[in-house]
Order: sequence, then C-alpha cells, then structure tokens
Amino acid sequence: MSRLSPPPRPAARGSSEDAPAAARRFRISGQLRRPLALTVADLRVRWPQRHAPVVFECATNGPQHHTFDGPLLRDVLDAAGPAFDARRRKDRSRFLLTVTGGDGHHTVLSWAEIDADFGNAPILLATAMDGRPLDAMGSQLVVPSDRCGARYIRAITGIWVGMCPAPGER
Ligand SMILES: Nc1nc2c(c(=O)[nH]1)N[C@H]1C(S)=C(S)[C@@H](COP(=O)(O)O)O[C@H]1N2
Ligand SMILES: [Mo]
Repeated sequence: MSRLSPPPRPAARGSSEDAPAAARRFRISGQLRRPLALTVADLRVRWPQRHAPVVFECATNGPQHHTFDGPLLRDVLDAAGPAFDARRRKDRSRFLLTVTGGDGHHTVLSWAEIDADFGNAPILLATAMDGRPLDAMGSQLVVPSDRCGARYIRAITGIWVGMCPAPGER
C-alpha cells in the first residue's frame, strides 16, 4: 500500500468516519440475516472480481468512458442473506435496495434487476476505476446497463435491502 495516505481526519462521533479513509466501512443493512460492514479491501478479497468497460451519459458532462473492477452486487448481498425465501421468485421480486453516497446522493434498485431469474444485470460494487484502487474514495456502484450515469453512486456509505410494502400498507 502507498505510504502517502491522507492526513487523519478530526474525530467524528465515534463512527468509522474517524478511521483512515481506506479502513472506512460501509454498511449493508435492512431486512437481512447477516448485516455486513465492509471496506473496499473486503470487496476485493472476499468475492471474485469482474472487469467492466462502460460508457454512460452525464446530463452535464456528456459521455463518460471508464473501466471498473469489482464483485457483483448480487454476490455481496447474497452473503448478507436477504430475508426472503430464496426459492420463491415472487418473494424475491418484492425486495428493493437503496445505495447511498457520502454526499447524500442515493438511488433505488429492485432486487429483480440483479436476480439471475429476472433482469440479471451485472451490477458491480467497484474496487477500482480505470485501474486505480478506490480504497480511499470508497466503492462505486456500476450499472453497465444504464444509459445515464446518475446511478453510478460514488463513495458508497450504505446499502439498504428490504421488502417493498404492499400498496396501501405502511
Ligand atoms: N456520490 C455521488 N455519486 C454520483 C453522483 C453524485 O452527485 N454523488 N453523480 C452521478 C452522476 S449524475 C454521474 S453522470 C456520474 C458521473 O461520474 P464521473 O464524474 O465519474 O464521470 O456519477 C454519479 N455518481
Ligand atoms: Mo450526471
């Protein structure tokens, strides 16, 4: 690892915000059997890495070309054990995900988008962009099937997984 790590940040509310950037964990929470707190290094060593060259449009900056490496979001979430009956497609089809970045930008996905029996989209939690590790910055969501870049959430701080309530429920 590089010895040129950024200076320590001032202690903040005892959270992992006061840890060195590369040691910061993001949480996978919600309706899960095994909630997780992971660093980018965990994403790199615990799951097989995919490589994805992508192009997306940014409304303000035009087309962006990047390559990303990282595990499939589906593989990581499988380890967290979503609280559905995995044998039942209807159960799985009711789950939603939210992905939040350090600046508060967040987006929603459906479980079905990443489920092999439905959309089967190869969405990644990136550990590197254009060959550069993301340990200090935080993981980035990679949605190769999106034409627009808005869901490529940078500096991920949290992922929530849970069931969409039936219409009329709360
Ligand atoms: N955390 C965070 N991630 C974000 C955004 C943001 O505002 N905050 N903007 C999104 C948008 S609109 C686009 S187009 C891409 C831009 O990625 P780039 O700056 O690497 O080209 O990042 C996405 N990820
Ligand atoms: Mo954008």
